[in-house]
Amino acid sequence: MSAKHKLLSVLVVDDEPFILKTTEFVLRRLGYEHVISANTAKEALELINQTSPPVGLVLSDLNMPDIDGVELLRRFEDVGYEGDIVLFSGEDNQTLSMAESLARARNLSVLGSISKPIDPAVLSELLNKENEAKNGPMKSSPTVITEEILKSAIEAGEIEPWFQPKIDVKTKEPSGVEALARWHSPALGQVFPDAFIPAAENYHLIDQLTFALVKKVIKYQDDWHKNGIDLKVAINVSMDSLGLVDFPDQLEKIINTKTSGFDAIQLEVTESKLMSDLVKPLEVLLRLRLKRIKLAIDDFGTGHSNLSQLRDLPFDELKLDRSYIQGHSSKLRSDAILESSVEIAKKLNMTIVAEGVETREDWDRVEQLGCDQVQGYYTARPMPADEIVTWVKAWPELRKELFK
Ligand code: G
Ligand code: G
Ligand code: MN
Repeated sequence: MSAKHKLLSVLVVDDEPFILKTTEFVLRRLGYEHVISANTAKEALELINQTSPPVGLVLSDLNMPDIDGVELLRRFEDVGYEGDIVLFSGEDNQTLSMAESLARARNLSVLGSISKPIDPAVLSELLNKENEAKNGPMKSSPTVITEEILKSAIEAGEIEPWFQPKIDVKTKEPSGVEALARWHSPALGQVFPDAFIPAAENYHLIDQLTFALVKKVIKYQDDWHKNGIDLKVAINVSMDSLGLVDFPDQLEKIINTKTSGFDAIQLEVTESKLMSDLVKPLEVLLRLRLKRIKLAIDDFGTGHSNLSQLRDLPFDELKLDRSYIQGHSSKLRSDAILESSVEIAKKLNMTIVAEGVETREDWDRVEQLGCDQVQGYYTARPMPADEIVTWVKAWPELRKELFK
């Protein structure tokens, strides 16, 4: 049973009343209290943003008279639906898996598909299994983050940057750290960025959050500097912030309060949604570039980070997504993609960072591929600011152990 889904509403969409009734019945038996249903796609889209508690799971037929499944998935994205989706299969497997891929490309979270009428055991297994795979046992946060809670958390400074070192492959020295937001909420407990970053984007609080984090980063950098440690910090910036024309100026204002200067900060950009209009982000990225701030393209090879962005946007660094590093199941394909990504990045004079290096074997592989820097659990996990000093001092010893 998925705790997250249980607290939220489940929406069942099908044009056949009989299917609606039996599915509702099955869901209630599985312990879902808030089950609502819609006869048409139009009705579903109306309900999706008006239901309380919010809809966290949609079970939908792919083929309905008013809107076909492809169109429906597009509309889910348009209305900003961020919960999970399970598709009903009346269709052949090929069609279903294409629909699943399409939905994932739209950044919709499809848990899978099941055939009608729903078998309670199959549904229950699907919801449990996928929830674990996606979030891990630790990461599932069955919390509903409201705008008020998030806003006051940002204002109260509850969200802290943690730091994960990046290591230069040739010198094996730390080349910088990435700031990763961590929120320990007195009300909600530990909340992970996978949950609160999309919420901050939704509530238009992401810029406020980013600037609050940058302020903390600058302060920590100052503390490290007093201990003789100078580390460049990479800050994650959501593509949403790049729609803000004066983002570069606001950033500059914060950074200039300290001596460290722009040189000490770099930005990592991930595109979490399809951007329809690239003009504004491009303008903002170019202005950052003119201020000599280094830019990295994050999670390369996933979501919407792709080749055309390398062509159109001025990046200095490419971060290979960890799914390619850890792609044990399909190493051959991963290797092919890694190799050509490295080759392209080199031609474009970009620094290449391999993310998610967990073992010596991973390290050797990315070294051989020609990656410049490595970030991963093998060398260091994300840690709070005050542990960085200890880690840096311990690194020479640790390094001997790791590379003997
Ligand atoms: O440690 P990890 O679970 O930290 O981070 C999960 C995801 O959240 C990563 O993809 C990372 O890019 C994103 N993330 C972490 N911190 C921030 C942040 O400060 N801003 C933005 N926009 N994304 C962040
Ligand atoms: O912003 P980005 O998606 O690059 O954030 C990096 C994410 O990867 C964070 O969630 C961080 O905690 C996670 N991470 C960093 N190193 C490793 C690793 O070696 N293994 C795994 N599984 N995750 C990692
Ligand atoms: Mn990142």
